[in-house]
Amino acid sequence: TQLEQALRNAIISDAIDVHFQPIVSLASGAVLGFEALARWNDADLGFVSPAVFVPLAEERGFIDALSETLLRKAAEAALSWPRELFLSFNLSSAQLMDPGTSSSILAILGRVGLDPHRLELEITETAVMSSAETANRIIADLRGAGVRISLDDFGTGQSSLGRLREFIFDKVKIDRAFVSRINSDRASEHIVKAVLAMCEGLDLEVVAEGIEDHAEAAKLKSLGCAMGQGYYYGKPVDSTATLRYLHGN
Ligand code: G
Ligand code: G
Ligand code: MN
Ligand code: NA
Repeated sequence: TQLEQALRNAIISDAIDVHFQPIVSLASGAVLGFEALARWNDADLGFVSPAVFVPLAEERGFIDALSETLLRKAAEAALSWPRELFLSFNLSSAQLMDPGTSSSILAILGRVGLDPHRLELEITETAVMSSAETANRIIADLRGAGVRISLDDFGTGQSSLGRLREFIFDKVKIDRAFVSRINSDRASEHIVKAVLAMCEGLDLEVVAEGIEDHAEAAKLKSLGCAMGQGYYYGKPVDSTATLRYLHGN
């Protein structure tokens, strides 16, 4: 297809960019790290969402090539930040089925010179479920090297609390579906409270995603949520704007 060909060319010509969205301490507002988000603005097709091209790359077998360039760019940007903030990077489910993923990620960090302790990988529950043995192996290898693992979009999809019992995660990211209703829907508030209590007991860090206004931030803070992310704190922006943001903070 035209889209597939355009994506191939974009990967080869290094045309896919990485943007960064801050993850902050809700107590102090200080930036603790950034999530890397792929952005593709094609000359002919215009802006194409990663929700479209990431699954296409997976399906056509070039997710490795795509992800390697994105991680390299993201890690290089992270090295230019004025402080040792963490870099959070999304892994796709296909990568968790490929036994070569851990060594390829560690090789990129080695080449760029980014300490593995500064990297966090965001994965979804569905991704771990799909090929459990390989995924567990990859996660164990990466954690052994100091990389941290976040459970993304928590509360949506094929959620399984059983996975949390295996202690393969360092952090949980509460899906924005709960955050956006936290002040209008009592059920969402109770669910968030329960997730925070559970994470405290399991010694997991927590990030609330998709915080869009002061009221949501204040409520999450009052409930004891340590970290937040969302348009209220900053939209994803390119590496130059990220540096400007950091120097202004
Ligand atoms: O940034 P945005 O909301 O448009 O992202 C849409 C989806 O694409 C999200 O689920 C996000 O996790 C995913 N995504 C964005 N960048 C990357 C990336 O570099 N790799 C992978 N695997 N997924 C990404
Ligand atoms: O699936 P994942 O959590 O990785 O998706 C991250 C996506 O969520 C990013 O593409 C980003 O553009 C989007 N996002 C980040 N903050 C907000 C927010 O405050 N509101 C909304 N609607 N989307 C957000
Ligand atoms: Mn994510
Ligand atoms: Na998410």
